[in-house]
Amino acid sequence: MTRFQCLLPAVTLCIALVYPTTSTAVDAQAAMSDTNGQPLGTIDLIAAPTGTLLRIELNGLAPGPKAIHIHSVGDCTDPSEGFVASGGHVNPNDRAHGLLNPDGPDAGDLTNFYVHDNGYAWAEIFTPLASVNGRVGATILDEDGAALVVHTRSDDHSSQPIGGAGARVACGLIESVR
Ligand SMILES: [Cu+2]
Repeated sequence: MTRFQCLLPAVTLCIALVYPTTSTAVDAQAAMSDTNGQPLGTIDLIAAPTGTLLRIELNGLAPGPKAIHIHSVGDCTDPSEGFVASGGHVNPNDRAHGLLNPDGPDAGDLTNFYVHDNGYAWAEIFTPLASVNGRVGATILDEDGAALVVHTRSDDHSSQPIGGAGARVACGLIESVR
């Protein structure tokens, strides 16, 4: 009993040293804003053992289901043009768009999230298809960076080119925080 009591703190310390904060390490963040340049909140990109967890907390979007994707260019400087500068999806293997598409998905594809009637949204989305530094799947932060883009409607996950998600209503440059 005494031996166990002595060992337990040591084991806990060992685990803490071997796995330093991996479960909650924020790799990168995207400060999102809308087509009027209004800030909406932040999306965290958290490194996970088999992919990336996106933690979304936004305020000020129109209510309803929304598509969100990882777009391939880190440029959100054209809100009045509808964020076209953020390019298409991160898609190094040239796959078709859509999590439900037999020829997909592309590496920027993500599940939808929901904006409440008061404009507030909180969600976690997991992708095994990409990571900030390329440790798992496609590399999000390549030479020309990347952006998270929210669309006005939900993604049907199969039709081309973007699952019927419509206009780009919010954009955030993905920036490393490490
Ligand atoms: Cu998109």
